[in-house]
Amino acid sequence: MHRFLQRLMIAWLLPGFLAPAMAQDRRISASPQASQNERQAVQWFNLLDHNGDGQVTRTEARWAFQLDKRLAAQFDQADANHDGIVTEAEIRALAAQRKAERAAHSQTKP
Ligand SMILES: [Ca+2]
Ligand SMILES: [Ca+2]
Repeated sequence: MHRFLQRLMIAWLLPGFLAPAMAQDRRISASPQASQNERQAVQWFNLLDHNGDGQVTRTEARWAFQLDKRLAAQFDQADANHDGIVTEAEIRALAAQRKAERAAHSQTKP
């Protein structure tokens, strides 16, 4: 029985210890002058990037799509080359695009 518990502990704990060490941590960060929306995009990106490789695959993001259907549409929007993976460059491009859109919108307002 003791041995069984020991094995169970190892089976449970080992992957948790090994996985972060094995995966290359490439979590992205927002620049100090980033807008609130850009910070939020970066936060979401890191949250969804389960293995921390600096890319979010459709599989990684699937659970979030179930929580909020709009995220699926946003994922597709961010995935500019439609390969099912959102890269750091793609999420930053989307954030920049949104920022430009907001700037243009506020200029048209009286
Ligand atoms: Ca990933
Ligand atoms: Ca892509």
